[in-house]
Amino acid sequence: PVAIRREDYTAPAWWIDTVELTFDLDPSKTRVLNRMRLRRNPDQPTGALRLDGEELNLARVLVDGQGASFRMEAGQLVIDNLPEAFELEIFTTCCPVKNTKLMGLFVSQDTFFTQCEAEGFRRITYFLDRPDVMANYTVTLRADKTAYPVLLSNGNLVDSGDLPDGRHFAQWVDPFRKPSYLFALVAGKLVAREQRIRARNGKEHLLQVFVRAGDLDKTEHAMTSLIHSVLWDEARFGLPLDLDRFMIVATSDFNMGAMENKGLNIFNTKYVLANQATATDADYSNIESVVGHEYFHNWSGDRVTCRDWFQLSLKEGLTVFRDQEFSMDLCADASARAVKRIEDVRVLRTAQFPEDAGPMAHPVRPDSYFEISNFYTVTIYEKGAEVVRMMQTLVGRKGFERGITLYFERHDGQAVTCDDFAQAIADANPDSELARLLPQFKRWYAQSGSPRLLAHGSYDAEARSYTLAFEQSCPPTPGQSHKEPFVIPVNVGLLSEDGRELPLQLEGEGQATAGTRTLVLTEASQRFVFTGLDAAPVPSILRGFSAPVVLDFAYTDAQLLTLLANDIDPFNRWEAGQRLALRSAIQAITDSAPVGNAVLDDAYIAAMRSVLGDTKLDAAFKELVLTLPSETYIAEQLDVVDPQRVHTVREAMRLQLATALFAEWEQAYDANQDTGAYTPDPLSAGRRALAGMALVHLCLAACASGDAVWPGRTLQRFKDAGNMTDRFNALNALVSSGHALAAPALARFHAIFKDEALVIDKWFSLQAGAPDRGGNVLPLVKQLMKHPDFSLKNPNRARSVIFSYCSANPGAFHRTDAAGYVFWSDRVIELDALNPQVAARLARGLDRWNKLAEPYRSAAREAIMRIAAKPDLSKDTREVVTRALA
Ligand code: B3K
Ligand code: ZN
Repeated sequence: PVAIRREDYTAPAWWIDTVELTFDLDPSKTRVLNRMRLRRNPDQPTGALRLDGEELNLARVLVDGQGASFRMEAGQLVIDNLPEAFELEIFTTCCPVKNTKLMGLFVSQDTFFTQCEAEGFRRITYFLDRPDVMANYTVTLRADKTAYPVLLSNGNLVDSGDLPDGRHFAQWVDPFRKPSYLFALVAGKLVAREQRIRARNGKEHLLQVFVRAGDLDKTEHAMTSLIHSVLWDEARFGLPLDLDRFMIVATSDFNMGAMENKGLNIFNTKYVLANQATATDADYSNIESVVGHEYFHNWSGDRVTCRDWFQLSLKEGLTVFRDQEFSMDLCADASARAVKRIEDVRVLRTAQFPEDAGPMAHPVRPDSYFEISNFYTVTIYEKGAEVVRMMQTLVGRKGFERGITLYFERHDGQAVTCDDFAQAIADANPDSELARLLPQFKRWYAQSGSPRLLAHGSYDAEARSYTLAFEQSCPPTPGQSHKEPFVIPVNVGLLSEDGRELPLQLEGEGQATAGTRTLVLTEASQRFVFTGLDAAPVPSILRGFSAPVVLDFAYTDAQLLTLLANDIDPFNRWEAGQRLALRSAIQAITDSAPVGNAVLDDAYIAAMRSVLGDTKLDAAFKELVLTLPSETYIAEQLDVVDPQRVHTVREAMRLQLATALFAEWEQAYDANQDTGAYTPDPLSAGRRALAGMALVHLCLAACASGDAVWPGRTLQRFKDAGNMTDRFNALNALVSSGHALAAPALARFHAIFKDEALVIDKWFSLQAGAPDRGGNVLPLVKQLMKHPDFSLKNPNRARSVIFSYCSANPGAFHRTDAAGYVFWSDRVIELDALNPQVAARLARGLDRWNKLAEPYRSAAREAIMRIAAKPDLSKDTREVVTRALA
């Protein structure tokens, strides 16, 4: 395979103006008639027409109604000697029921679905399958009426009716030009929740959420989230819904979360279906973000799309930023907003930072790829969102809204680049720091790796001044050995030793300011002098995580305790607690002595005690502060990782928190019981989260002491919980503490929910992700794969068992006998033959092998080599293992 390079981009030689597609839907042989109007791109006067196609049976090619000569070259259909403009008709067939890749047209539970992003449309018909070719689509669907009563495609329904032989048809016209990756169709037995809404301008819209008949009672939250999304985008950014009808359809077989096809979003059931009996608070909140995310793509992605796939973050980074802002704006107060921010940063640091430090590191705008599906990454999405967020920080919230308005005015209907986006934000704010620093700021798009920010503070008692010195650097990443300095907005505040917020007076500036200010770093090293300070302050640096960097500051424990107790910035309050816990963890891990039972010191325990008892703090925030850094995050801070040692240390810390704060956990559990009806709002969700966390610790402590009271109460709670969150948290407490009552509870849980696929996914994943006790998890995982409910073909199910073990349970996966790695390589190979995208995602599981201590390191490398030795791997998996071994 050859690498696709960003610098090789050329505009297409042909444009496609209109596409008329007619489908005769049949699971084993679907016929597709594709009639297109093409014309030569005057800027590219030479070159044959080369259409992409994959796994298609080609029956006929007509140019202006006449049989045309064509040839097949590297899978493409090539036609020479074409007129400047012409009609092309292509007739093909394909086999949706055999499509286990779930790209193109496939069947799930007797219903047809499509997935075209990034390059799936070529599995439906021959086409210029690239995002800069935008056409008007008219789609006619024909199918058996009894088996497929609902026929959907993008845009507006313009005609429908019966056909002979029990068949029927529907014709859809999409009023907007779009790239092929946004095409969609759905056909099957579905029912819809419907809601009409009136937009600000008085226009009426029909919103529909389509699901299988038994699931209608689980669509209310998705509908509510959709309505909120429509209102929010109009209110915050002035972006209205531009279609008469907006549809969401759920399928249980889907490679990812959801897909923003114009007017016809297709969703994984996981991000649609929820009622209080089957879904947790986390599910509710994920549904809200994903519904928002796909809806916001209607502008950031669909109205303005990407010129080429290297620009993927143009739509993904921006849309993640938009969905993050949406969820934050829906929060009732600043505390809930901060909780959301902390959760987002936690994802970035536990998933994106490792990616940026590993073999798959790539810039937010990559320079090359083998398989674009491999680049739907946390870097493109989450780091891309941080880049957009920094722009907002540099131009201000209002300025950013002006920039967004200009971007959509300038580029509506176009396929553009990340440069176009940054330019629009800067042009709308000509006096901003962003406009002044734009070329340098854009290094965030070009350079991979997480920048390190080394900060140093020194107080001069005589001058009553405090100097903050910064040095930035960025470690080498594949293909990039040297980095230029970034533009880094650093939000800073200063606290007195007793925790008061101090006014900030920068040397040479007239007015002191209260609260946070943004220092904009542009040089490799830079210093800022604050004056008028009577004593050495405690600096609160990178408030709100104002830039995606690793901040290194030699805080004393006392300073961190001051920040933890007092900082007005909740992010840095939380961060101070994480730093303290991390410090103890690393000390115990790198110490040569056996892991004792007092990893955490008394001061930390006391601080956690006062957090738990603080009546002014929300439960959700307490839960975050009390959650120790994950094993993955701890591992990232080490040069050489012994995953077993990391696991042992973190487990010891958990047990220590459980026993030392036993009375406080009891109190927290009792104080955070639900009163009244279930609602998934952040405040009550936070209370349930803290109560759930309390149960985990109470059961852990009870298992250690042999006490039977709390496990018994937990089982009772499991039995009579009024919602899935409480029920699942109780089950989790029994399973993760390894208590004997876990077994009957698991059996009961399965019996109650045997017909709820998404709940059974939870049942599988809880077991595969449980803390390892003497190597017990791997045999259990193997057993779970033999369970009648297990299927490798269903991505959600495969993820619930295999990924929960291989990618989310390091303490159980990294075994000294290498059996976890052997299991992993077998599954990658097995999955690769069915579904390369899912396989390649799993293949990322040992990205960080090079950091492992022996014997893990050699064994992991061997397992990767075992996969790489397979001759017929997909491009997807081949790229991942090749980079891992490079
Ligand atoms: N744009 C899709 C992702 C498509 C992934 C293709 N492998 C969903 C989203 O980001 O909203
Ligand atoms: Zn997206």
